[in-house]
Parts: sequence; C-alpha cells; structure tokens
Amino acid sequence: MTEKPPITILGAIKNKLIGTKQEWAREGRLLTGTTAAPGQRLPPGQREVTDWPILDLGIQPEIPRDAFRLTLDGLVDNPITLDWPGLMALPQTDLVADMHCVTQWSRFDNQWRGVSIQTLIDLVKPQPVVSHVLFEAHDNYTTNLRLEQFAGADCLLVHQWNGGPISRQHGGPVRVMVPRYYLWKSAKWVRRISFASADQRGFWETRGYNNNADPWLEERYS
Ligand SMILES: Nc1nc2c(c(=O)[nH]1)N[C@H]1C(S)=C(S)[C@@H](COP(=O)(O)O)O[C@H]1N2
Ligand SMILES: [Mo]
Repeated sequence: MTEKPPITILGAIKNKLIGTKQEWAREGRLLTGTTAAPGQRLPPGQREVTDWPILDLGIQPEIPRDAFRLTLDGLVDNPITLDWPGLMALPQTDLVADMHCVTQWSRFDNQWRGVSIQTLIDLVKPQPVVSHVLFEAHDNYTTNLRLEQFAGADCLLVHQWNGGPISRQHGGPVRVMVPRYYLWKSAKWVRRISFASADQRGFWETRGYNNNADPWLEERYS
C-alpha cells in the first residue's frame, strides 16, 4: 500500500489550492505588520466568522470509532496505543476556546470536550530530552510543535465540539486542539503523536509557513 492515489479532478483543484497557499507564504500575503494590543481577543489581520470553514488536503478519511487508534510513542517511557474505549476511560475535560486559521478567519467560543494533553503526557512520560512533538494523520498530513506549546493547559485531544461528536470533515472522531496557535498546528484525524529530541517540520512548515505560528505575533510565514 505504498502507491500514491491517482490525481483526480478534485485532487487537482486541491493541489492548486496548496500551490496558492504556498504563494501566499512567498509573497507575505495578509500580513498587516501590526501587533495585537495586550489582551486583544482577535489577532491582527483576522476577522470573526460564525460558520466553521473546512480546510484539508482533499482527503477526508472516514474513521469509525471502533477503528480509531492513536499511538503515542518516540522518546517516552511508556508508549501507548489508545482505542476509543481507552480514550473514553481517561478523565474528560471541557474547555471553551477561540480558534484562528491563517487564512484569516477566527471563530470564538468553541466548546471542546476531550482529554487534556497533560493527562496524556503523565501517561506516556516523555524522557527529559524531549523538546518537540510530531503529529501524523490518516491523510498523511503532518505538523509539529515544541513540547512546551503542546503541553499548554488549554491543549486537548478532542472528540466533541459544541455538545456533539466532531464531524469527519473537521477531523473526527478525534483531533488535536491547540487553540493559541494557528489552526494548521491542530491535526485532524490524528493517528500518531511522537515525542522527539529534535524538531521535524510538518506539511505547511516545509511549505513556507511559520514554525512557531503565534497568531498575536502574526507568525503566518517563515
Ligand atoms: N489531518 C489534517 N489536519 C489538518 C489539516 C489537514 O489538511 N489534514 N489542515 C490544517 C489546517 S491548514 C487547518 S486551517 C485546520 C482546519 O480545520 P477545520 O477544517 O476543522 O476548520 O486543520 C488543520 N489540520
Ligand atoms: Mo489552514
């Protein structure tokens, strides 16, 4: 199963969108050059939306709950693979948070339910050398964070949004939510989280997007 899927018309359109986003990065599009005032809720260059746009690479994997598996491994004392009952057996956390996409939309007051990353970190016990985390998803998307970004008190592995299951389009049954960074850092359909002692850039981070991705610093591009 190493063959690449054939390029379909829809795939070609998505490839074009990926190309467009890479061009934005090269040209520094959407940059306002301003800095948010301390405590400002809407980051610079963003506008509030009330719908929830869908962004992906043209594949929206279908993962039934009973097929859900998430592996946490790498430089940890206790690597684990969680299934759906295993995830549900962990303490559940509710959080209301905003989200900010680099394509300029922000959506306020999203109600998330899931397992806090702190709980997962306590479970797998990363070794002291761990400095970075790499996420891999079922559509082969990847993204990366420093451990301290991922270990924030507001970081969750989520399975509910606004009181219902997260839809397949938005990364269900389980996605990552790291609300204080641009949304491309929050992997949908996550299947592996590996803890490492070195940084490895993900899909957008190798295509001109900022490695740190703080919306209030307008870290859109690298
Ligand atoms: N697996 C996977 N995760 C992903 C992406 C993707 O293409 N595949 N896109 C990222 C980007 S660029 C954004 S803006 C958000 C979009 O999440 P949403 O579609 O739920 O709004 O998912 C992020 N996580
Ligand atoms: Mo995005």
